Amino acid sequence: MLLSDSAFLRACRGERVPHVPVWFMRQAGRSLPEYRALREGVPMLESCTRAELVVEITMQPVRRYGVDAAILFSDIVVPLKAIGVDLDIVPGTGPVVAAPIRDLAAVGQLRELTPEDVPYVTEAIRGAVGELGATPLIGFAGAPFTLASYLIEGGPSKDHRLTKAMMYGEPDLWHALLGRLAKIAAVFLRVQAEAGASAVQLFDSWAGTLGRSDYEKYVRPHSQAVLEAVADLGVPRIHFGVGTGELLASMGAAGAEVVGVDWRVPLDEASKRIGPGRAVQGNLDPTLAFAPTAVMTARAGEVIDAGRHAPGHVFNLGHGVLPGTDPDQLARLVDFVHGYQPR
Ligand code: 1CP
Repeated sequence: MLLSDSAFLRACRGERVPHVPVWFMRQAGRSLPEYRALREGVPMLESCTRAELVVEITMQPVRRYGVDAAILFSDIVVPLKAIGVDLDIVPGTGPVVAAPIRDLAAVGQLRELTPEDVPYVTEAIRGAVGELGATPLIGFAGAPFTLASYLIEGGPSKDHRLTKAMMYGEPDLWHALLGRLAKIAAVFLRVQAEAGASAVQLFDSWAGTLGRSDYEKYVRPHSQAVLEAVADLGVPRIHFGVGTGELLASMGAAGAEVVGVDWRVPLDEASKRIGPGRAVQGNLDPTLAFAPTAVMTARAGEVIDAGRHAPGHVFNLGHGVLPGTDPDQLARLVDFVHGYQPR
């Protein structure tokens, strides 16, 4: 079997597939005991810089579940740390930034990323690709809006109030910041694809906090710039956010081949909103892994049936695997998706 013929890449391109391909956002991580064992005593950001550890953690869900794609074990803030932003990933919280960005001087400190800043990423991707054989590896980056939210708020935020206050109140500063983040994200994706990643995903996890016109005015141009900057690489580009039902048409227009959808909009409706020629990825509610297996698989069947109305469908959860998810449930879910004969 050739990598380029894998079910995942075929689905991204809208070609016929032998089975619906499946992988899970956050498939590596806390829900796996073998992950917790490897990470014992190693801080999150440090683990991302140790190539052998990254390869091993990246491989764990592939071995356990037989998913159709691996995703590099890393984090959206890794390139920011690599250019000298003082930040840490705090267990139980997430990324925390020591000196949040609030003015032009701070934006000026965000220098461009170069491949030499992240040698461990190149090394880890080469290592993982060597072990994966015909299974594709997905590289990823945080989209400008989602990265900006961490940098401006200083950490995770429910309402993104400081972020949006800057966006509305200081548009020049805002566009300067997002422009820089777009360049960083584009280089980070390029490094990964050039090292051997077969697809790239741009995570705009928190874009759903915006209405459509604000998204189009303040955010989409920058995400589109990232996607355009890697268009020449010839790898499928996936563009994902949470709570983006009202933004799907706008996100589709940003240019990715595949648009990720959370669980709130059925995939047939999502595909209509996204428009022709683009595959969809998603979108089982991650909490269904906590329901009885028969309930979870019945709902997974509905997801696949709805996905048939799109030009291509990559099965996934509507967001990341939740901590505390039973890995055996995910194993049963993968088996179900692989064996499902759509109506
Ligand atoms: O100590 C730990 O184990 C920390 C938990 C953890 C892990 C396993 C964090 C902190 N990041 C990661 C890895 C990670 N992050 C991956 C690995 C690959 C995989 O999917 O298997 C990926 C793709 C990410 C990307 C990421 N980081 C996103 C986008 C995806 C999403 O979930 O929306 C975001 C928003 C982050 C920020 C972040 N990093 C970590 C946490 C807990 C968070 C979210 C914090 C918040 O709620 O704002």
